[in-house]
Amino acid sequence: MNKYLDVKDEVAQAIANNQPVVALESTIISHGMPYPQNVDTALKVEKVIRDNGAIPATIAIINGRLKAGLSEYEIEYFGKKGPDILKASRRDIAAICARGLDGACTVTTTMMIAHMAHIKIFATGGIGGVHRGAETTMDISADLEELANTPVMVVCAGCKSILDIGLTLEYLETKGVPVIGYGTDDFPAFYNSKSGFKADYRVDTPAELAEIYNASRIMDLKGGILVGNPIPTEFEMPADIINPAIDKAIEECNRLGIKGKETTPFLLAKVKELTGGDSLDSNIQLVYNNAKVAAQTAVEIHKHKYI
Ligand code: PSU
Ligand code: MN
Repeated sequence: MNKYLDVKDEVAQAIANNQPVVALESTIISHGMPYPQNVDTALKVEKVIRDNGAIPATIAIINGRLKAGLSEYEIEYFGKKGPDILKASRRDIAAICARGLDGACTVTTTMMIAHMAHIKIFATGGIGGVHRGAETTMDISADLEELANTPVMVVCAGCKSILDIGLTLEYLETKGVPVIGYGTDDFPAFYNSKSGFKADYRVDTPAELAEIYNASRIMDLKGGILVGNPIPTEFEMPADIINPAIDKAIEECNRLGIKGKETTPFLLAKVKELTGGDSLDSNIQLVYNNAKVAAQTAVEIHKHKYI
């Protein structure tokens, strides 16, 4: 353990006793959803993980400390401060820790800190990826590099078509990241269960996901594993509503000249506004669904004595 890392007692105990733990990110709280739905969702998602037999560890940086596991009070603090908290990617954490600042952890930094704390699996909503127009902007999320390098299984609902999903999958292939469809042949598109692109493998049970995770660890392959768990059909967004909203949000983003780390939070908020909040309801439901699959998979991973 490094001197910047604080593992919450309950989480440390679970890890020491070889019990299942699921990591959760904090950028989804501070930058991905508005208050108070963000706090409500963050607390409920922890409950979903407990109900499915694992211990939740929401990950964030507070006063320069890398936190694996937050208290209810800390989750509330992150939700209330929202985008005033620095969005922390890999490049940011050394400076944030050195200066004693707070940082909201993206998929990238959540994977990093989960790995430092020996947590094997992480549930989120959507990952970052290759942005549309990346051939000129070079805007490619650090999440993809982290998946290439850090051995944590990430359960998500795919990625939003604010990204170029085809190029995101090409990038993951180049980097050797397995992309698994959970109960589907397709890679899901966040608000929709299908993106028009195939996953590399289809898996239908948490036990099979655990087998793949364990095989990867036994061989000591360096990267992560990406699981695309489709949004339940009853919560999907109709394509004729969500697609024009995404197109309009991207247009506005370009018109306002928004760039870099502001791009994703801007697009998420704009899509929510343009769909009158419906996209937020879908977003919340798919996070619960991912937490359930991640917890069930964590339970299966820990049945294997050799890990
Ligand atoms: N996509 C979502 N919701 C999110 C994010 C992405 O649908 O909350 C957040 C995650 O924390 C992800 C980050 O890791 O945005 C990616 O940001 P960027 O594109 O700047 O790398
Ligand atoms: Mn970016």
